[in-house]
Amino acid sequence: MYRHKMVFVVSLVVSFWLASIVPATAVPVLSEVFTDSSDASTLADPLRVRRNEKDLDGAGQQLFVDAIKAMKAAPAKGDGTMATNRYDEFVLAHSTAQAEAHDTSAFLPWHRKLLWEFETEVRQLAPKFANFTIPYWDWTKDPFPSFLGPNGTPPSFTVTDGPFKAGQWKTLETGPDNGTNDLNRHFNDIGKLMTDGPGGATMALAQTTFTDFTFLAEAGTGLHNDAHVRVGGHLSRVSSGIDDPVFWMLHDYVDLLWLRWELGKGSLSSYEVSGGGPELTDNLANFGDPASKIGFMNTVNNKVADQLNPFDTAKLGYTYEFSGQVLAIPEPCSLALFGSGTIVLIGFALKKRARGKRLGRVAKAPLVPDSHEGRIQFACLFG
Ligand SMILES: [Cu+2]
Repeated sequence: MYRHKMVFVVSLVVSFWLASIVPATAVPVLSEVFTDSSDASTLADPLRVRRNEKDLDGAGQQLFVDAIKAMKAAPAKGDGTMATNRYDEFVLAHSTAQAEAHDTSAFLPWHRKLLWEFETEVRQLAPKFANFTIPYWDWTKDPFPSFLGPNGTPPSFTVTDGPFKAGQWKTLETGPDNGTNDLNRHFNDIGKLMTDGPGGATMALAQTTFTDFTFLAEAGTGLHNDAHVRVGGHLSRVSSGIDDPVFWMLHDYVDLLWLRWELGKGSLSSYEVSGGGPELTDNLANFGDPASKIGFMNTVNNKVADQLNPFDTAKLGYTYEFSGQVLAIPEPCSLALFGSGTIVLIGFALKKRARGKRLGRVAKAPLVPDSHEGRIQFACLFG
């Protein structure tokens, strides 16, 4: 009995010693891990922070509009046979990747890559875009980002007001309703996204496998496909989706959902091939393709595996502000914490066994430890 007591005391001393030399690590026991908004800018490698379009002030809204128009004014990077400006090459990057970028496991990583390339190119266009990030449209809370203009005007459903109205914006593809290169929107039950959205997003975030999550994020009620179709017009077709600049905000929200899922039920490395999609080590369609006629032949980090962790500053390096806080990388489990937690557990087990013997019965070591350290450890391993 004395020996057991000694082991327990020694284990406590050792664990306190370990805890004192290793700073206590925050363990991701919550489904989403937040830090204070100010943290992102104080990191050694500052992350780009993407924000809700609802939180943009007038200058922020104007910067987004200017960025879209600057890409339209920028020269093509391909051989010029398919498009004559950079924006339209992004329209084509999306439409010509159709077989892979939708209805397969590439859906999320392919669009994450597309958004990152677009955002990065905008930043290089002019000094005022140096800190540009793509805002997201949370359609579960906001029917439509109205600073991008209104619905199209019947009967042609051409957009006749706002920064992308006819005469100020030329689409690459013709609109399904108006048959012209003026922006076409045809709102269809658009407010319903607000009632369907939260349920859809909540259900998607509750999925435990990548396959189930990506399926719902893309095609679940009130989610990606619905948002495209309910805005209608150019946005309702893959071939012309990017012709409506709200595309970027829509997909930014999908990407935010993916990151929230990664920090919750999944991980920053979760991926499964489905629907004939690419392997982790495959290049995403159009990117890093030497035969690209639309200017994506020299992109880097083109593999699926490169898209999984937005916090990786060597590859992506961005995060989101969501509900007033910045999504942050979960801190890794500390090895020392693991060690000290284990020693404390052994100590508790031995102490309990000794007590059991003293009482004349066999007490089993608890499977689920009741010590604070034990809970942290199990959350760390399995949380
Ligand atoms: Cu889409």
